[in-house]
This record gives sequence, C-alpha cells and structure tokens, in this order.
Amino acid sequence: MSSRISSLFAQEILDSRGNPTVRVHLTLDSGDRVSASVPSGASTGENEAVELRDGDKSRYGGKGVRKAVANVDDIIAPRLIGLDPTKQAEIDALLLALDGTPNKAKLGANAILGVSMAVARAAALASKLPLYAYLGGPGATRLPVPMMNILNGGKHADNSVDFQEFMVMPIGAPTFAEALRYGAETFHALAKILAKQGYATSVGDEGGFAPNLKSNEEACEVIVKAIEAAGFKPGKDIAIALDPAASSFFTEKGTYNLAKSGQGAKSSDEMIALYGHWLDAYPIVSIEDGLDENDWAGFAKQTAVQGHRIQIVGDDIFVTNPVFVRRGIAAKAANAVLIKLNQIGTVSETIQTIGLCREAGWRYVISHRSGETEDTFMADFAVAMGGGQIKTGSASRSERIAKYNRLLEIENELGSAAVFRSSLPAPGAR
Ligand code: 2PG
Ligand code: MG
Repeated sequence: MSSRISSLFAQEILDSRGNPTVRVHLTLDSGDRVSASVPSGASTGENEAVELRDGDKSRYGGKGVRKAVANVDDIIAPRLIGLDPTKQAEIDALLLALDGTPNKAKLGANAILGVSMAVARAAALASKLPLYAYLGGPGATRLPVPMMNILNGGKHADNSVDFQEFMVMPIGAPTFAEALRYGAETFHALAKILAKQGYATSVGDEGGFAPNLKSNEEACEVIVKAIEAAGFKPGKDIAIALDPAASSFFTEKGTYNLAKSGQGAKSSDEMIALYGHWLDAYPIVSIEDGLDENDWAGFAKQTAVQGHRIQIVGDDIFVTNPVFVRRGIAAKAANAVLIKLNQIGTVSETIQTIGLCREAGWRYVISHRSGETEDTFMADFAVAMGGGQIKTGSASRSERIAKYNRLLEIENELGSAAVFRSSLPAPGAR
C-alpha cells in the first residue's frame, strides 16, 4: 500500500534577510514527516508568479505571509489529505486548479510551492530514496559546477557596483568537492586583496563581498587577482560568470544607467559592446540578464554576436515560465535559462521548463534566491535535473553553504558513480 498524506499545515518563518516566508509541514500516514521552505527574490522579474504578502503594515512592514499560510491550512490541506504524494503531477495540477489564476495570485506561489516541494520530499521518503534519486531516477549522478557569487553589487548590496553578481566557476576542478575548495579559497584570497587595498570585506545578501569599488571592471580585476593568489589559473581552473541583473538599472528613458558606479547611461548596443570588451579582457564564460527583461531584441542580438563564445542566460526575461522560454527559443534570445522554482511556483512546471531547454539544446542553471532559508531542496533538484550547473551564492552565509554541504553529501553518497564536468565553452573562445 502506498503512503498517503495525513496532515499538512504551513507556518510563517524568516528568510535570510529576516523577512517572513512560508514553511510547509507534511505528515504521511506512516508517521514520517517532512517540511519545505520557500525562498524570496529582491531583483524579481515582472512576470514571476505572485508571492502573496499580507500588506498589513503593522507586521513586518506589510511583508507577513499569514494569508499564504492560511491558504495552505484552509484551502489546500483539506484537498490533499488522503492523496498519494508520488502523484506529483496530479497534485500540482490540483494546486493550479484550486488557485485558478494565471499567476498564482489567489493562493500565492509561496503557498503553492511550499506544498509542491513538501509533496516531492514526502514521496521520496515514502519511496525510500534520496530526493535527487527520486526526482531524477538512477541516472541522476551529475554534480553541478557551482557559480559562486563572491562579489555582490546592484540590488544585493549597498555599494558602488552596478552589476549584481560576479561569480567564480571552478570549471577545471575534478570533483564537486574540489570545485567548492577552489571557490572557497578564491573567496578567502579575495578578502585579503580587498583588505589590502583598503576596501570593506563585509558581505552582501548572497555572501559575496560588497566593496565600494571604483568601477564595475575593477570587480573582474580583483577576482582575477584572487584566483591567481589562491594558486589557480584564471580561465583554466576557474572562470568568471556575471549576472548584471540589467533590469535593475534599466531606466524609463530606455537606457542602461550605470548610476551606482557613476559610469553613465548606455544603449542596448553599447551594453553589448561593453560585454564584448569584457569577454576579451577577462575569463568570462557566462552572462545572465546582461540586458533588460523586456529587451528581447537586445537579448537576441547579444546571443547572435556572443552566444558562440559564452553562455547567455535568461533569468528575469524568462522567469522559469514555459511560455516565455518557448518564445525565447523561437527568438534565439539566449542559449540558457536560469531556473528558480519560486518564479513559476510548482515542481512540475519547473520540470516542464527544463524539458523545453533540453529539447532546444539549451543549458539550464538551478538557482537560489537572494532571500533564502536553510532548505536544501534545490541542491537535490540540481543533481536530479542533471544540467551540470547551480547558482547558490558565495562561500559564506549558512543559507548558501547548506546547499553546498548537501551537494558534498550527495557526491559522497554517489561515490564512484558521481560525475563532474563543465560543458561550457572555453573562456576566450572567438
Ligand atoms: C538573480 C537572483 C539570485 P534575486 O537575479 O539571479 O541570485 O536574485 O533572488 O534577488 O532575484
Ligand atoms: Mg539573475
């Protein structure tokens, strides 16, 4: 006899920024219990599924999630009790039907995703499999190359850097554990370099340093120095990935205003040209959201001129939504998708979006949000989906490290079956 859901309820907890978020608790009739917690973004795409907030200014400045919690307890739970958690697709379809809106505005994507993740976790437990093996099957053996965000700017830090994320990718490491060491040692080397140059070494939302650099370029320069100081070869052992999160500095005038660094306003073409210079100067292998989420023409242009050299990742432009990813594939607007479970709101729809990427031969990167919890679902999810890349922050802050530690466990558990390799173009390719 299969296990059934015997109880389901939600709770308001805090995320890594001290803002409320949803945790869902699920019990099976076997007595087994699981929980799942939902992350929250700061530089959100306009078309993301709705994160339901109470708006009651007397609590958490309006950011409370009691309504979402009540939606789980009062609307979702009565319909899920008695169901078999291995029926993920059916349960997710039921959640969509209960919500009934195109963007999960009624129940809240935070309520819905918490339930969807808890159901997957319960099903794995009932199937006596680790989550990655339950979701990915016996072929789920590939550990992801981490994109480690060691220098933060944009909306994630109160500093003079316009671009949101400067990440190191240990593409030349032989294993995930070694990749993590390469990244952590580079992070520590960067701390010393910044301190020596008189910069602050306090960290931003995703655990990277947030110094007041003189320009955006300087971020790449100090990272290259840090890679070398840690004893690695830039471009061979460790490459750089960027997430400018350009929607956050795109203005109503239709220009990209590099206001934090004082580097002025640029057109879409000028931004693409700027990235082109950077590709020549630094070992960059991936650029995410180099342009605004509505600049589809700019994305397609950048992909046409730079897509053979680097990975062009769409985050805010696609919001993990199959509708936008389909449009992007048709328009050749990128060659990879950033995958965030809470942008779309159910495990099944996220897997559907990944299916589109696979069909099109596009890469996909499983990603955290800038507001995270100690939940490690996405680490298992990255191995299950086998895309070979994860973006989950720097080598500091426990909500980031929790994901890395879970990946270390998975690599250990897989033993000789574990696979680790980068499939990104070599840096500097023309
Ligand atoms: C991003 C994310 C995660 P946020 O833009 O890729 O790094 O940031 O969660 O704030 O949207
Ligand atoms: Mg992004």
